[in-house]
Amino acid sequence: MSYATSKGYQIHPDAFALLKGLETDVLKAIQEIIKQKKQTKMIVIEDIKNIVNPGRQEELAPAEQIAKVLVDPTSNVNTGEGVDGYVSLFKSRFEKTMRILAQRPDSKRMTKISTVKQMGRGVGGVSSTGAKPAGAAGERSLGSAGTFVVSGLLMSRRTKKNGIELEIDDYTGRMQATAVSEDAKKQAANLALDQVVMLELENAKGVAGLAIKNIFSPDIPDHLPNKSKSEAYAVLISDLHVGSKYFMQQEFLNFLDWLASGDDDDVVRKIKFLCIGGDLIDGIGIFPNQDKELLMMNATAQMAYTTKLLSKIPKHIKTFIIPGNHDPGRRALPQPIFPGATSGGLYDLENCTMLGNPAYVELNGVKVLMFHGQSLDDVIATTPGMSYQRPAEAMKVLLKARHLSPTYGGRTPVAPESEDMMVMTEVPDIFHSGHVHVTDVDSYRGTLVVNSGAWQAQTKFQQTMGITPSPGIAIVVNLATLQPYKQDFNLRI
Ligand code: D5M
Ligand code: FE
Ligand code: ZN
Repeated sequence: MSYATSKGYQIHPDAFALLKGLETDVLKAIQEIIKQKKQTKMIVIEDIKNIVNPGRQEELAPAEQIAKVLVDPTSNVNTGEGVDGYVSLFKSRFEKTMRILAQRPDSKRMTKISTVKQMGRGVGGVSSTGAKPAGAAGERSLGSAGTFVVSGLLMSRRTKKNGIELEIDDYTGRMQATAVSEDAKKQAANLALDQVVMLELENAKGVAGLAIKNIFSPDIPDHLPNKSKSEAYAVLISDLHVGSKYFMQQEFLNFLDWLASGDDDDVVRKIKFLCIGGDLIDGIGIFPNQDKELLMMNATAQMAYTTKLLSKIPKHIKTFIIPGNHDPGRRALPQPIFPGATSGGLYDLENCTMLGNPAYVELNGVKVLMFHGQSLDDVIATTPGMSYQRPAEAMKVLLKARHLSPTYGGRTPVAPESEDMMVMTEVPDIFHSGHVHVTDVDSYRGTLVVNSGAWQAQTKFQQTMGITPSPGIAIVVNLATLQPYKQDFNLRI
């Protein structure tokens, strides 16, 4: 740091955080960056990525296969008890997320809402009896910067004449503040209801109550993802919907043939892992009049047929499977593994590991978060600018919130667990979801964001909703580079 300053360079805080986390010699890294840098005197994240990850790829060892399950909710579910359970669920969410927020520099000046209320009895918007203009005492308590920081669960978001009003609760009290500037309004729009958020507030002229100067979502840090030391591939798929008359059986069989075609193909030979993100079957009674769209009227029979298909996965490919909202077992999140009794022999497949939803696995050192994606419907419905055609954008809202199903009372049922297992405590290198039936790949702050589409053609319901799925595609990821590509199995007629 002092070396950089002595040379007249500044290090951006994000870049500094990244440097600290590196195993390399920091001084050497900075010297190298300064040698290469021509234009500005600010060292940013990109500079570090350039020197740590030069484009050149050295010769890699033969593809290895080291898999580990990091987190599985199965053994923790069913601990909630009725309404009380929701109280502890939200308390747990607040506490777990506050530990994530504590790593941000601005959290050092965090004030409890009750303290804010006491200090600035006159600060508009803070008092529970309604907004009053800011008094002198209130202004003095705001600190030298004239701003202060509070955090809490986002209870409501309302569009008002002068901006977007947010209401937050931190268990010591509740308060409102308004996003007035265009920037703050944009940030406010991208928050999910019931997520934890940190706000920097100020008294502003012409605004009744407090104005929001800055919004900090817990977010994932901009980071260098873990990578496999050898060139090995992971294939990501989801939403087979076996049993539905729209299940694309021929395309899926071609996919399975492709997986087994190893010797002829340089990439296929190195496929070591397969992740299946839920909705293996279409199920029974999942939506009204579903029976008209089913080929198999029994969920266990659907599971048995799925098992028969999945038994064709070459045995050397380690496979991880989580349930979705169409699968047997509990519907509310987090979902435990497939119940044995209705699994149709799935547990006999020795290369398959069944996990709950959501789950974290580590594949050759690469952390993969598998989540079916139920809550993406709520994010798309409540966040301006989101659409079913770009599910990765909605997945980024979840990454920012550091929560997989923040909004309570929407379309996604969430169980009253005493621990909130949907908080994203780990930073994933790959975030894999399905559910939306549209393939989408993006990258966000070092994390590869993948929605792996489906193997079900457009249903009547999706047609009426105007959802155009992109089924029949597998997402293949090189774990040594995190480069993704699409392998398309659609039959060209
Ligand atoms: O969900 C497939 C996609 O279709 C997902 O984005 C939700 C949407 N979908 C499915 N059923 C409904 C209902 N009843 N309302 C709104 N949106 C829906 P899948 O889980 O495969 O059914
Ligand atoms: Fe689905
Ligand atoms: Zn689904």
